[in-house]
Amino acid sequence: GPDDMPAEIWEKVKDHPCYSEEAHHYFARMHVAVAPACNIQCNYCNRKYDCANESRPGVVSEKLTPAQARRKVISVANEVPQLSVLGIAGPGDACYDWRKTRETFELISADIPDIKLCLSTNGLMLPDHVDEIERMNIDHVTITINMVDPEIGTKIYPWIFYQNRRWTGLDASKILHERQMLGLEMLTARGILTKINSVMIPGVNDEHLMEVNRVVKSKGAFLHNIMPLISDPAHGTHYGLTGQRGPRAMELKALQDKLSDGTKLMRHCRQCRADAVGLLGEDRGQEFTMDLVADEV
Ligand code: CLF
Ligand code: SF4
Repeated sequence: GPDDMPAEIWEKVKDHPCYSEEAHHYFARMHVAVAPACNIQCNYCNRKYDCANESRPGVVSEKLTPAQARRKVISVANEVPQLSVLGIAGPGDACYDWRKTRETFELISADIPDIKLCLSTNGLMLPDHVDEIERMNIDHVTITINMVDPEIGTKIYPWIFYQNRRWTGLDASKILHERQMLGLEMLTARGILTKINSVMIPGVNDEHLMEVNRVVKSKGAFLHNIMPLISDPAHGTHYGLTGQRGPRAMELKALQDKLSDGTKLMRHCRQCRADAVGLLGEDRGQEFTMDLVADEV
């Protein structure tokens, strides 16, 4: 609350439903799915979702151009008065096809200057865009960090695509790790609030997440959000096919409790879809598909 943080930080979190537990009852976010492509492969990925991997199978997010995203945000803003945050969180990576992410934010903030901009990324290309993130007043960035030890990374990431080629094995995880740390440090140095999402994968990184928490805290992360792996064969993910299980609710809570005196923990994450609309916990995305959004606004 306002009593336990500096005024300029409170300004940035007080109406952000993910960064403030309190705000999530009153303020809504929406995601526009303008980022279809990704430059890494996570074994838990199912490209339907994100800023996290999400639980409800079903409808694939409708991919939008920046111009379509602008129309959609204007329609939602007219009908959802609690809307305070616009996020780009997939279904791929928001920093990979950066021109699209930038154009979307620029178009929308020209029409709705007071909407808060938020993005979620795997971090691989993040360092290249931090200057523009700052210039565009994107105050909230989420990096998904599942390991700070590339050996563990090899069990999570089969490959990455970087500098025009594919990397596999330990090389891939080393590069990803270095780029994530660099991105986090650059954001912290600029005072941009950075949240870390970690997917808890039993037997792979569950015990290691204590170390992840320690490292990201030391590098200035504002909030750490531990999300349970959603492993369902019906999702067709690698983990779903190999029978990797997700954590039980008690295991998740036990880890969160252990971390609770570290960086502030987020416990109200709803593992949103890449096209989620509304308060966290309600998803009105299907009310605002493009065929229903007016052609000209
Ligand atoms: Fe979206 Fe993510 Fe921004 Fe929030 S979601 S880009 S920080 S506006 Fe929020 Fe959804 Fe959890 Fe993400 S509840 S999955 S943490
Ligand atoms: Fe999927 Fe996101 Fe991982 Fe890319 S970074 S493979 S979109 S979960």
